[in-house]
Amino acid sequence: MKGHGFARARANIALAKYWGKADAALNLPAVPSVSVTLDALVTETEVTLEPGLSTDHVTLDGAVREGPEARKVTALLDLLRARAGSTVTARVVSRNLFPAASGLASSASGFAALAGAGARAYGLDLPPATLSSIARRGSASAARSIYGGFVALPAGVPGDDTLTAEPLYPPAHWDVAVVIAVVTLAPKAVASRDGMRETARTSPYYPAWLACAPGYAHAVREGIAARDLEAVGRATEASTSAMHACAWAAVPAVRYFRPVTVALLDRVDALRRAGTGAWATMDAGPHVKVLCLGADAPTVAAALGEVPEVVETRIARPGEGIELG
Ligand code: 2P0
Repeated sequence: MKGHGFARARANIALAKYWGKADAALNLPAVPSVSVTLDALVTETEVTLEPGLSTDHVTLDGAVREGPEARKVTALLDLLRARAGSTVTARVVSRNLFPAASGLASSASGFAALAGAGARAYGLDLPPATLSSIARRGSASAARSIYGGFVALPAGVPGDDTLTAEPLYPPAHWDVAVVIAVVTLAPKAVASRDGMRETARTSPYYPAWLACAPGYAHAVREGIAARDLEAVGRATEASTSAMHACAWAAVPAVRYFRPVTVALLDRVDALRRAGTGAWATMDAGPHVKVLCLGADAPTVAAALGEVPEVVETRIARPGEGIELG
């Protein structure tokens, strides 16, 4: 057994959104999603086996974590220990090179890096597809971050734990950018997992979401294949609006918008009217991410940065999949 593993993984942004589960125990998504892995949002994780701890020791961004966060890490390591035939505890040290838990998808890069570093530490030489399905158990979006560039995650079939993301195209396929407008550094108000569970349980629009989400994923895939920014952008905005409208109709409402969020969406509309190809998306938080051509990213970033209350803008480009060390 190697005893030590390192992995670097990047967050991804869904262009067709995952929201809702087909199987909560196996963490299988109810709908297909399509994403782009980003170069700018990196998590680095080290896993070192340390026999004799009473439980795994978890440090995230310099702070020791206990409770639910640590239990999610242990649950993922348990999957690796079961494969390796090991019961040895581990020390996990992970850091995000961007603000964690603020809707910038730290769970995607975090669980991808944990799966990779943990597999190494427990001496498992796993193919990317297997790493992807293990990362998925931590966070479904993490399955996509195993791969670089443009990535799909099909809907799950209840009871089938083999679901894995599929790489579609490498980063160089298409020179696009995602401009991220960060509107707060505070942790998100409602965790994705809770938000999607309550949406599925109480939103009258959840059946409509399940019915229309595969069409958005299909349109995004076709648009990426054709490098058709308008086709991808329109489907991305439609997927985002449908996901958030469905969540907003939950009882009580699962609502991620802040006033600045709406101001940013208006600014993106204005950019398009002025002739710049820019389309907005949002995840389980108030930040706005804008898809555009790589060459237009500085213009888009400048426009978003003028909106009052925007804390910072970041330009991200298609990035690589997991790196193991
Ligand atoms: C996505 N999100 O496709 C969607 C769009 C947020 C909105 O995947 O419960 O952290 O751990 O599987 O992956 C965020 O949810 O949720 C997410 P779990 P996850 O990117």
